[in-house]
Amino acid sequence: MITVHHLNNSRSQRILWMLEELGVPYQIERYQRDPHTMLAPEALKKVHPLGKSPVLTDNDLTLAESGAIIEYLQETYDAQGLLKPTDHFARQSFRYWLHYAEGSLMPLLVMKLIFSRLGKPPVPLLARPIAGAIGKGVQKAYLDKQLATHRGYLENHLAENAWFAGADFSAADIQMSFPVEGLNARGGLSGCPHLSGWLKKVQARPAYQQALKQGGPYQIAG
Ligand SMILES: N[C@@H](CCC(=O)N[C@@H](CS)C(=O)NCC(=O)O)C(=O)O
Repeated sequence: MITVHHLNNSRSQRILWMLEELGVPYQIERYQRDPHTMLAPEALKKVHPLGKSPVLTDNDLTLAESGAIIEYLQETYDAQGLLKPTDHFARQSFRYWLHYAEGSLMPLLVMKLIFSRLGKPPVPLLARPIAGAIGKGVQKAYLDKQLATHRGYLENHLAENAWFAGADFSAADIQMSFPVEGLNARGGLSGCPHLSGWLKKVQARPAYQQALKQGGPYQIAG
């Protein structure tokens, strides 16, 4: 039996969605973020040493990293090849977006989140004005420009492709959903009709909706 170690409001929502798309039975082990630090509880470190979510267990296998889990599920449970393109070039695109989501875009979004919180608790009261000013400066001088470049890049890609890996929906769209929802939550997708249109199509999928019911509140969906 597959178990998804699911942290509320997190990347593991993607894994629930992938399993719903595949129609594979699974169970959920739930973990709640600390409301102050937003970190995962220590209990998750008993499943995987880094204590991050998602982690998937499948009989004797324990696997972390969203991209690795998505590839594993596709290879193991997608007998009909519904979630991976067959065309050679589309497959390279599939591989690219699977890596890009966590390798290139998510680090910028995580930095944006951290720098936007520098003027707030738990930073000590006296340090908040200066820390907040540094945070704003880094966002303005670096992060916002980088994120605008990425947003434009994604918008242009989706102007030419219905889905991330080409003409058909694939697991690359599942992997890209979290950073695109993150972009939407931190700055919005105004001026990006293709990116917003893609997000609407994604969120309307019955399996996405079913995964939301399974996973519980997911504020990032916006
Ligand atoms: N690159 C990893 C990132 C894992 C990760 O950072 N997960 C977040 C949830 S979105 C987490 O566990 N945060 C809680 C914490 O850092 O304690 C992946 O894609 O699985």
